[in-house]
Amino acid sequence: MSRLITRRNFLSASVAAGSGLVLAGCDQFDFLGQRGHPLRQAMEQANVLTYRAQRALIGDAVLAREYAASEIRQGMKPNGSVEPSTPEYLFLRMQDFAGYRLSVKGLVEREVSFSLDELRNMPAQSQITRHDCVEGWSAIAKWTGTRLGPLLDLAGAKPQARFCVYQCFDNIQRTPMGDILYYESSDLIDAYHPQTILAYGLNDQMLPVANGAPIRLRIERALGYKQPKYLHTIELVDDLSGFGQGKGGYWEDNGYDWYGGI
Ligand SMILES: Nc1nc2c(c(=O)[nH]1)N[C@H]1C(S)=C(S)[C@@H](COP(=O)(O)O)O[C@H]1N2
Ligand SMILES: [Mo]
Repeated sequence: MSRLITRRNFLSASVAAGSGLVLAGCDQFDFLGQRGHPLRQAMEQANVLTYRAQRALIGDAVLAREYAASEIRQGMKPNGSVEPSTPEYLFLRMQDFAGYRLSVKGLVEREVSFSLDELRNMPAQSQITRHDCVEGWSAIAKWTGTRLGPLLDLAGAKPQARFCVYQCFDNIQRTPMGDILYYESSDLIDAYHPQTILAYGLNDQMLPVANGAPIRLRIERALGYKQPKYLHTIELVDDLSGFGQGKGGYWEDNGYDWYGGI
């Protein structure tokens, strides 16, 4: 599925950028003032094309390295938010997350949501991987959860959907203008990747609050900040500009790279 999406998008982006080059040779620059001009749109695709080319080099289905249980040397160090204090989260936590639901919405055929029990009853998958934080530490841990891809299929991603935006409960930052909530995003290739799971287990225990209970996403080929904890909503979109400062994630809004691959 993800392969098809990539290939089709890659081909249409190549065609658009190719025609842009031919037209640019005609020395016509008056299109610059027209937002909707097809040539302008073709040029704007150039950035996308660079990213797609990188994607093509890396390959869609390359797996992150998995480790042996003996290589888990210490507990998963909690980092960033470790105890969210928003009323919504405190209320759910008080009831052991009985009222929790994970919502999938946006560019989907049907909005769906799942309780924790429903998620735990879906096919489970465990993987022992290394988490790399840009602050300079890493940790090998065993994550258990259910794959995100099949959930997106239940919702039915529309063809225009290009990204998943992951919305979290925690107020990572407080400002005079109000709380800033943690969020992240990925493309659909990472969302459908075979190791991308909605994790509810860590090292054979229930996922602790400090590490993102009740659900945190694992995108195993990405850096630590691309592993959103306290996840409540996944929104499919064709554009990231409507969230936060528009860069696709809390840390991206503060200057980190969006792709964040390792
Ligand atoms: N919701 C949320 N997700 C988050 C963070 C956070 O502060 N809030 N921190 C990120 C960073 S920088 C890292 S390194 C990891 C830390 O995960 P851990 O607490 O399980 O070690 O979570 C990431 N996901
Ligand atoms: Mo991190």
